[in-house]
Amino acid sequence: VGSKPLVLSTWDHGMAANERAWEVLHQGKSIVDAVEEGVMVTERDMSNLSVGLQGLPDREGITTLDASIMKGDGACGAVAFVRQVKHPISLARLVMEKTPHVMLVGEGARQFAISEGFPIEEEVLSERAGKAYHEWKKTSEYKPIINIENHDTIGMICMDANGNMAGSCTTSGLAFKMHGRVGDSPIIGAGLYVDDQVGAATATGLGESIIRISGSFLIVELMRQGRTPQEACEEAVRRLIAKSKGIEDIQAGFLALNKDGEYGAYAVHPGFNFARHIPEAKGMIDSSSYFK
Ligand code: SD4
Repeated sequence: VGSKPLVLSTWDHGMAANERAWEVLHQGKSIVDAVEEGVMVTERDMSNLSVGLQGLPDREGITTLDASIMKGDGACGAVAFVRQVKHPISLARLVMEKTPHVMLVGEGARQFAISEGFPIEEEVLSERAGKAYHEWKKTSEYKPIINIENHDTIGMICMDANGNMAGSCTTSGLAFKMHGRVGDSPIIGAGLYVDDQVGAATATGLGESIIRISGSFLIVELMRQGRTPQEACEEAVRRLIAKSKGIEDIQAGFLALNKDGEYGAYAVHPGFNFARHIPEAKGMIDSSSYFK
């Protein structure tokens, strides 16, 4: 049985995000504060091209953001296809806490942000995103490249000292996606799912392949039936592979945690890793994968 508290996040940027979540937990704030403030670090990290307004834009040159947040008691909120909001995770949290809804999208989400006093950012591409976009426009070819493009979405799952769980997930989505495209990250059950009775899961990679199998919900349900987090992630990847065409070009990875504090991760291809913070240690861990 694992130690508590425990914070797990996808990819390298998870280290800084976990650090913040850890601090928040130790300041005595709530687990929802921890998963929100943790991934806010990534949302404002200018080196990250897959999260936040500095992320790579869609085909029209517009950056649109997706985010979700969920508590182990079933409370959840999400925003998708939002423009000009620097911290979509905070907006997702307010959808959860202040509205009778679970998800707001596009202009409606932006209007809600304005009504809640969020600053509305000017719509300009970051220098790196602008360069990448102009480079892409030369061919306008759309082919996600495994672990190279789009590899930085952050999904965080967390357990506090009392065993309560929560998670968050935030992204600018696939680079050069169609305008209006929404991925798995803001879809409760696809990019994120948390149930205090069982565990939590989050996902990264090609959102279409993850939505198709309701990836995070599937993992939590497999754990409910007795699988370990590792076994559940492996089964989800096998399911995803069975349902996806052109799997050689598709990367997807899952990260899961159960209520005993055990965790696991698995990906389609090599290259996926996650950051782990426990009382005794913090560091990056490489995930295993279906293809070697
Ligand atoms: C999406 N799942 O929008 C996201 C992209 C991602 O690491 O995870 N990148 O499909």
